[in-house]
Amino acid sequence: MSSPFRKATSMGELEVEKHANYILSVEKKKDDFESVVMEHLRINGAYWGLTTLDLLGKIDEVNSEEVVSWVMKCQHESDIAGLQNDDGSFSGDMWGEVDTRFSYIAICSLALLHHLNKINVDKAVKYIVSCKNLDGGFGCTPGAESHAGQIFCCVGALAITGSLHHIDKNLLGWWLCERQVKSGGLNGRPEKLPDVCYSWWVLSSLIIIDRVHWIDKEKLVKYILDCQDKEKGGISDRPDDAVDVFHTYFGVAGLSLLEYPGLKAIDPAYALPVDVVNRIFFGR
Ligand code: 3PZ
Ligand code: ZN
Repeated sequence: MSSPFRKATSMGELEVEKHANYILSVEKKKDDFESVVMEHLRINGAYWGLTTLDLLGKIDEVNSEEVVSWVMKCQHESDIAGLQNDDGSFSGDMWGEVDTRFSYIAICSLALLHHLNKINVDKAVKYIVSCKNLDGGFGCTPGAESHAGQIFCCVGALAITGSLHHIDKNLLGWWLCERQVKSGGLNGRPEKLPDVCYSWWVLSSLIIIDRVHWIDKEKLVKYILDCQDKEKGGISDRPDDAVDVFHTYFGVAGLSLLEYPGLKAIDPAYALPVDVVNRIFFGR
């Protein structure tokens, strides 16, 4: 049996134990103020926290029966396919806000469920392509400014549907690699500060279009490691800021894309560990 974990070739600086304990501690204190404010984010938080633990090799620390029964309580009557609009776009919910983020979530989720046939994929792809800009990037609606988070959603959805021929890889690769700043970190738009979460949005897109060699990977690894709270665990957006589950996940996921030793590999389009994706699609 081959292990899904990469063999450690050098002594890592990633505080694996501390980050796992940080995630587990956030999961336990559900009733304090911060958790109440973040209530609507609980399902996102569960995904960020659980995926982080899995990448770190610590998923056995959670009780999966408890998690599954809680997730099941979040399911609504409606389903995803009913949120597709006539122009191929997707609304986030019944109130109707339209955004390419929702196109990605719909396409990714239905692919994982083996139910892509329940939507009009051609129209969904056409809508995403209509959000492409002259700089090679993508926005949230047609004509909206390019943004790295939106680019991930559009590139990821095009990858899942086998539609990457709609992308000018050199033009988009250029825009994406320009996101790396002096410190080694990545920003989401020109003139903005670097932020650990863009390690994910930018890097995953660069990998999908096969242009990741256009950035300095070693400097980015160092930037992410510099954003760790080495005492209490967790990763922040920038060095010395407060940590949160979101940036801890995207930091660890970014390091996984950068092939940091000791971490499970993550799939850049599905944003799930590669072994999980293989289990879903190939049953192994
Ligand atoms: C953060 N959300 O709108 S949010 C999010 N941001 O719900 C969660 N990088 O103030 C956490 N910025 C922290 N734990 C931040 C999720 C945002 C992204 C804000 C952020 C991240 C820089 C300013 C939008 C998937 C889902 C949601 C988003 C992006 C991707 C905030 C501010 C906003 C939000 C939550 C908390 C701390 C955590
Ligand atoms: Zn961020």
